[in-house]
Amino acid sequence: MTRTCMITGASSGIGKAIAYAFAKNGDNVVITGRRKEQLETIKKDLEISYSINVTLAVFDVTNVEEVIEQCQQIMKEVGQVDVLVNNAGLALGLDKFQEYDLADMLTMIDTNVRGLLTVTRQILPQMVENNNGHIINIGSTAGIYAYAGAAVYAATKSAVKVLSDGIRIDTIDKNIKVTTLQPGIVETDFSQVRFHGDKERAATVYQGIDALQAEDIANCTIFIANQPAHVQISDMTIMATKQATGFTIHRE
Ligand code: NDP
Ligand code: 8X3
Repeated sequence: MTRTCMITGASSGIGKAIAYAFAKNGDNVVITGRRKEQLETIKKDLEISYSINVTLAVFDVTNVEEVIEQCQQIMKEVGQVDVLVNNAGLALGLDKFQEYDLADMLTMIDTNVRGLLTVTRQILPQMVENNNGHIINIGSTAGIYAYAGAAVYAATKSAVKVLSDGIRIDTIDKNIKVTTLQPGIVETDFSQVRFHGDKERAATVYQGIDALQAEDIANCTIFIANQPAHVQISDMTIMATKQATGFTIHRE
């Protein structure tokens, strides 16, 4: 049976690569994000390249009303979301906690935690009703190993892991799988967003290391989503070969 896979934050980076990977796998996809133009381009390209249905929804995961309205619309359009990938997220800034921009701290909490749980709260009841579903939450090695200047980002990703574990317990009597996928550094626009558009500074994050690419995370996502019904991958951590912990990196 063809699945419908919804990916938040599919307008770039890891989410975009996951949308392409599901499409290549023959799954219908629902792509979401704030940037309508990017999503429309991706939708067109996916429809040309693969014989699947692509549904597009533009919303900000931090806007509760928008999330509720758009998720209801999505479910009306596709009937059922079989796999939800909560990928939308960001880091803003890299500073000592005591000097951090408060607005940036709160935006990370609002996006990575409140956004993720608001979307999930809308989609999960239908999975419970259908006794079928898979939630894949994109955490981070930052959720395992805190590092300098990233207390709040790390805390949000730690929260993602704990939310996944809690949801897995609450749905234990259903055929619902919950996975936390925790990547190390992946070369995307992530650092450009973190450094508020400073491309030069962002590039230094990926210098001297063969960093993971978005496609590597997409491959893992497909592996996680394609296991037999009785197999649930609860957690997966993936790092570049020259990364040992969150911020222990060997650079050539
Ligand atoms: P990108 O900046 O390339 O992608 C982030 C995506 O999140 C975009 O599609 C963006 O879409 C979406 N997004 C951000 N804020 C919101 C919002 N308020 N509402 C809706 N969508 C939003 O970075 P990555 O692909 O690297 O990041 C994807 C996820 O992976 C994040 O959760 C990140 O924390 C996590 N991650 C990244 C790692 C890395 O090293 N790159 C490592 C580990 C985890 P739009 O702007 O259109 O809204
Ligand atoms: C993003 C990876 O190491 O920059 O989650 O925090 S890291």
